[in-house]
Amino acid sequence: MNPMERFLKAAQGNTVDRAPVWLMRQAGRYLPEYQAIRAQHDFLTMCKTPKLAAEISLQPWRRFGMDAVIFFCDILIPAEAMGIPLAFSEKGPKLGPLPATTAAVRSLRMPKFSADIPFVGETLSRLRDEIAGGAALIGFSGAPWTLATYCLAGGSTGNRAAVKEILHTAPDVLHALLDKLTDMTIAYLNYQIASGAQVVQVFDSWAGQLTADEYHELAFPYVKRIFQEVTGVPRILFCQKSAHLVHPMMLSGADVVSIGEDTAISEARTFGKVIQGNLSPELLRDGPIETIVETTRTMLRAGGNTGYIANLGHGVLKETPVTHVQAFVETVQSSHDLI
Ligand code: 1CP
Repeated sequence: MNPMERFLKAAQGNTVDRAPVWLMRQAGRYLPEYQAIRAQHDFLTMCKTPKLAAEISLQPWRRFGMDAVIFFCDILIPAEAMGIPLAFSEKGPKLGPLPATTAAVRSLRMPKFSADIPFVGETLSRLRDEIAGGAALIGFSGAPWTLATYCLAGGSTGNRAAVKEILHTAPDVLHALLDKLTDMTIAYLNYQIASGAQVVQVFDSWAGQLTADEYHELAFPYVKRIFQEVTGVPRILFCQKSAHLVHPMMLSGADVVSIGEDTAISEARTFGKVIQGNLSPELLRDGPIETIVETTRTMLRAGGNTGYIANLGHGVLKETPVTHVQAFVETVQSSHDLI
């Protein structure tokens, strides 16, 4: 079966010859060929130069032949296009911070994507040409809650409590920001689809830090609106540390729900949605290879060949040996016997 067809059919809940496979953060720091390009360019230049971004997106596919390619970029790029200054350092992203005021939220502009960040559309259309149907092309965005935490905290922080605090001190401002980020995300994903993305994934990486009640207030209504207004391709929802959020994620309108190793595939399947996941990125990093192979095969038995996409529970960690990624992908690629 052709990999693109396998991926798209599986994402729509149809039966395929074996589970398709890709990895979150498959293009990135664990790959020596990524490091070689990174040594020559800073991260934002890599995101903003279609030739480089397309090359980096293709690196893992050429090496391992995954069934899908995710385009290389970052969830914070469209926030910059809204007018919030963005930089990346050794310590991670630095964004804004945006003051938690009505005036600051009002001042954010709605990007015109094809004029403001044309490199995204150019990278996607370049990739569609180069992949030529040999894999599905995945577009992505951050979810409003996750983007809001970066905007308000000023970048990467372990202290999302400060952002939750704004819910109590200035709830209107937080909701106005979430609403604006939702409008932006809908337009951004539709722009990606128009540029060639065949699947989209919404990363709500920090939603797992919310309680279930907070999730219903701060994340769920916004992702639900995204899935109402971004249609026509399979849509995947990912949250990190999401065991307590699986039920609302299933009701969000997403076609595919990505689960972590804290959720059993057998339980997640009972909701009738397509499931993606859930090998532990730490196991993939630490091995040994026999354990990676055995755990992957157990996972594939639970997932089967209908409505299941093999992946990790979160992104590949940068210390992961390339041989471990290869063992994982090859185990899935040779899993026809498990069906
Ligand atoms: O130094 C470097 O080389 C940059 C490292 C790096 C890379 C490779 C960053 C900085 N971003 C990326 C690429 C990236 N980020 C991709 C495309 C590659 C792929 O998936 O194959 C994608 C989809 C993302 C998405 C992203 N960026 C998320 C959501 C996924 C997740 O991991 O939860 C988040 C939270 C970000 C913010 C971000 N950008 C970069 C880093 C190191 C981070 C996380 C920082 C933090 O912990 O807060």
